[in-house]
Amino acid sequence: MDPDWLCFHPAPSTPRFTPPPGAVDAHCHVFGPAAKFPFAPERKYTPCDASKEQLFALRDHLGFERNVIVQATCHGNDNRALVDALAHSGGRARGVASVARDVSDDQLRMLHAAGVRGVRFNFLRRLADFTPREVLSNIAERVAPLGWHVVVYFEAQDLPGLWDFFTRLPTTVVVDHMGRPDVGQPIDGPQFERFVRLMQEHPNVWSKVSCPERLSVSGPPTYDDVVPFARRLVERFPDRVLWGTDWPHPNLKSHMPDDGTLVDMIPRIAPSAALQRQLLVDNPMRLYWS
Ligand code: 0GY
Repeated sequence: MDPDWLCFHPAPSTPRFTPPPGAVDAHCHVFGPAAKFPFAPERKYTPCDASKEQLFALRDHLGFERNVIVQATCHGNDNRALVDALAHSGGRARGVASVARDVSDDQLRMLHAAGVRGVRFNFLRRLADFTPREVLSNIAERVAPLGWHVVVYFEAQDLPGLWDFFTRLPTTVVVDHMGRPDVGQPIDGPQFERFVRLMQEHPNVWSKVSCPERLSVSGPPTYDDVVPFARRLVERFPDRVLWGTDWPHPNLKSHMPDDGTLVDMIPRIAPSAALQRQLLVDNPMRLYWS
């Protein structure tokens, strides 16, 4: 089965920026290998294999120490590839899973023991079929006692309709990729201001300042137009931001980023050593390893 998107960069550059000791890549994936961990029949795209060994080699190459591996839609609710990667990480990876409404308490306990600390809800129709809100609320209530959080992936124009749902969740809520703003709009415009207000008014909402390669209109290698958006969140909410590569960049069809270049953006969005430490070490350690 051939992938229907570009394969990840074969030889990312060595970043000039050195991450602080203990840095965490807090958004990345493993895919397959399909021969062992088949992709979900209901998936909306077919990835190329991206193994745990390749992920851990990238981690070392980029100067990171830990990973947070996020279940992507192409594996559906089958978390076996994720759990396998966690089991082989030597304690240096945590996970965010996808689960169905009928997940048992035993399955949740097994995922917790494996290193899972969150569930992901995906609101992008191009990626996942609609799940009723009451089903998602029920899942959130089930995982809250485990100390897990909920990761949400949505696009900025959908935030008004999701606001009440997000703010009533009984857990920390981690937003993927800054809620996917349209970076062609002004940073002080109503769309991004709404997202900043969500974080301002709800201290349980965190954001990943990730994925310039998906959000940028100006494009590689510097993705300049995304920098002010990410920097605004880092400076305003320094204790509630996370950073990740998004390797292997599933479902990208225009270009494939050089992961070394993505790492070199970090000092532009977190300009001081103190902010870099919070973004890359303190925040992910508090959320995933405490
Ligand atoms: C990402 C982004 C994407 C894909 C998924 O679960 C997924 O399939 O999240 C996307 O296509 O924007 O964060 O991996």
